[in-house]
Amino acid sequence: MGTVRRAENLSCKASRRDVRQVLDTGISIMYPRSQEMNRLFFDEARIRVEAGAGGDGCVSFRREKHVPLGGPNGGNGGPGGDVYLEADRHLNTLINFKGRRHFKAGRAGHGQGQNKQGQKGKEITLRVPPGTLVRDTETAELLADLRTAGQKVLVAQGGRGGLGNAAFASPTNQAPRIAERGDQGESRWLVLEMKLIADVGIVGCPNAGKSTLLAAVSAARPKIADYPFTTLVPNLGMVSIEDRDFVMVDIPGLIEGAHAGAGLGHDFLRHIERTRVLVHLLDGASADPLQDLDGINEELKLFNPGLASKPQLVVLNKMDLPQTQELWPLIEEEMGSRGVPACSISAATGSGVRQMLYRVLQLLDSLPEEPEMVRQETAVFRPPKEEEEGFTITVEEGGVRVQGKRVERLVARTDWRYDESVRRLHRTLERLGVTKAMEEAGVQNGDTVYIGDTELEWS
Ligand SMILES: Nc1nc2c(ncn2[C@@H]2O[C@H](COP(=O)(O)OP(=O)(O)OP(=O)(O)O)[C@@H](O)[C@H]2O)c(=O)[nH]1
Ligand SMILES: [Mg+2]
Repeated sequence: MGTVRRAENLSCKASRRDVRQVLDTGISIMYPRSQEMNRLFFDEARIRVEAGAGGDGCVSFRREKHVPLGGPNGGNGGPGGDVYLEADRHLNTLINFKGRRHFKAGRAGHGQGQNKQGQKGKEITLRVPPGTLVRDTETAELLADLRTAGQKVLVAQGGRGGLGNAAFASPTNQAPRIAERGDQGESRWLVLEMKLIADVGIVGCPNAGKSTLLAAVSAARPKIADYPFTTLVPNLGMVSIEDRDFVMVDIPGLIEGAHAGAGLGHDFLRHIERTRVLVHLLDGASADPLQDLDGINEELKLFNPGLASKPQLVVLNKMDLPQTQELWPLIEEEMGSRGVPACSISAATGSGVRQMLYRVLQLLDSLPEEPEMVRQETAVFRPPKEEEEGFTITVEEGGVRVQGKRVERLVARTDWRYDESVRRLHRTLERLGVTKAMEEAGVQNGDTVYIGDTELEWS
């Protein structure tokens, strides 16, 4: 079960001598000393992934006794190695990426004679904790959301192998001396971001006593003070009750407009997106706790409707104050009529807190079990195909540059050792209209033309 497993992984019996670890993004988590520092918790990493290049195609002809001119038998280059990310349930941090940032899959073997295809490049699979979001650094596009163990995603595809001369044989050209070079593998920078998964989130207005409650039920020691916005970053705590453990998160207080960035809560609301249950803590010292309740629920809904529909336990805090005790019957009745479970506590004295935790457990147990998550699936996320055939011509210092996906790829695949490869390139450039456009642009024989990484002399 998700809850228990995470509990074992994160921390066990809390000791007083805890270690506070402040994460890169400012989230703090308490670890018992026994956990050692090798359990440091990182929740964001930047890495570069490079897939392997494809192998080059081969030009070769059959050699047999008494057969002077055998047919072409040059094999294709192998495909370059891919880079995958896979969610692994034994991991709960991104610490593995702290020291190492570059990951490169293997390049493929070249094609060989006797129609032998080059060997495929060695692929690599990087393991990440479940709950990892993968984004492209440049575009910030979300490439994958690796929620469950076993989910796997291709993040950089190996280059295609170049065709060998056997592939170019045709009735009109039975002895082609032409082969392609392999494509480069894809490469990109990625941001890995781990959404901390807490089972229970505490939401409420500033000063409601959220941090006091977290401190009362776990070993976490968040700052507590009598002014709003004491909590600046979420705090996680491990709660143990009846042989059960669950993770609770206390986030900064929410105010009207929080969904749109008011107060501090906005950036942190995402940390409760994956909680299973919310404890909605009401400030018993507030002028109108019911209005607070509705206001915050509205904010949750505006941020993400899924948040507002999570099961809630409404908890009236500060029952040690006489004014709160007076309020309770009203709240209890109102919640009863709404059909929302509610209870009252004093986080400061601890009264009612244990009963509250049982109610939380009950709620957790009433939810459908998250399926044990081993799903073998390989998702491939590709950006939509760009306009491939188009190209542009610009005059640069010392020559002209031709830019266009298809054109650049054609040139990169050309193996200049073979005249026929070069002639084929010319033909294709002509067909695509590049040659004509160059003439119109005034390019003359002998001018320098840049295409991709290649410098050509125009003829
Ligand atoms: N009397 C009384 N005071 C409490 C209780 N719980 C919390 N407080 C006080 O309320 C104030 C705010 O408590 P916090 O735990 O910091 O409140 P919070 O909800 O975390 O506040 P922010 O982090 O600012 O959003 C502190 O002065 C606490 O001592 C309680 O049960 N009774
Ligand atoms: Mg707080």
